[in-house]
Amino acid sequence: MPDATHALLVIDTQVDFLPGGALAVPGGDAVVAGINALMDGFSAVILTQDWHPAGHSSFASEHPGRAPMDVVEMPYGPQVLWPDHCVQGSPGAEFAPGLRTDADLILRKGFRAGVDSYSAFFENDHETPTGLDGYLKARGIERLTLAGLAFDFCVQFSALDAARLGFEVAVRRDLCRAIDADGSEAAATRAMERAGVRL
Ligand code: VGL
Ligand code: ZN
Repeated sequence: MPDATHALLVIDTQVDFLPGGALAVPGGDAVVAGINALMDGFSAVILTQDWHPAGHSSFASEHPGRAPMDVVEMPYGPQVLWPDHCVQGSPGAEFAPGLRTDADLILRKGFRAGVDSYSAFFENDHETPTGLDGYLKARGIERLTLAGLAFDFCVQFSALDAARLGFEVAVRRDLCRAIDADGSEAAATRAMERAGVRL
C-alpha cells in the first residue's frame, strides 16, 4: 500500500516545455516515462499545468523593446520575460504526449494576466495562494515528491514553498530538466539544499 501521507507533484510537463516547444527545456521529453512509472507508487498524484491567458504579462511580446529572458520590474518584484507559452487551450499548453493524466488533481496556475506563477502554491507575488496547500493538508498529505519542468523555475519555487509550508520535500532530480538561464540551475540546487529539500 502506498503511504497515504505522501503525494507526487508533477510540475508543468507540457508540450511548450519539450524540445520544439515555445519555451523548450533541453531534454524535457526524457522525464515522461519515468514520471509515469512513479505514479502507481503514490496514493495521491497532482499535475500542474502552466495556463496563461493570451497577452500574459510574463510574455516578452507584451513589453515593447524587450526580448525573452530580459528581466523587468513588476509591482511584485523582478520577473523574467518569456516567449509566449502555455496559452490556455493552445496545443502547447497540453500535457506532454504520453504523460499519464489519470491524476487526482490537475492544478492550473498563471491564469491571472498581471502576475506570473512559478510555484504550485503561490503566485509570484508570494502571497496569492493557488489553494494547493489547503487541498493537500485537507487530504492529510505531509510529504511531497516533485518531478517535472523546469527544475530551476517552477520545480524550484514549488519545492521551496512546500518546504516553507511544512511539507517534507524531495525532488527527483533525474526526473526534472532545467532551463539553466544565467546559472539558474546551480542557484536552484543551492537554494533547495539550504531549505532542506532532498535532491
Ligand atoms: C515555467 C517559465 C515560465 C516553468 C513556467 O514551468 O518552469 N518557467 N513559465
Ligand atoms: Zn509560464
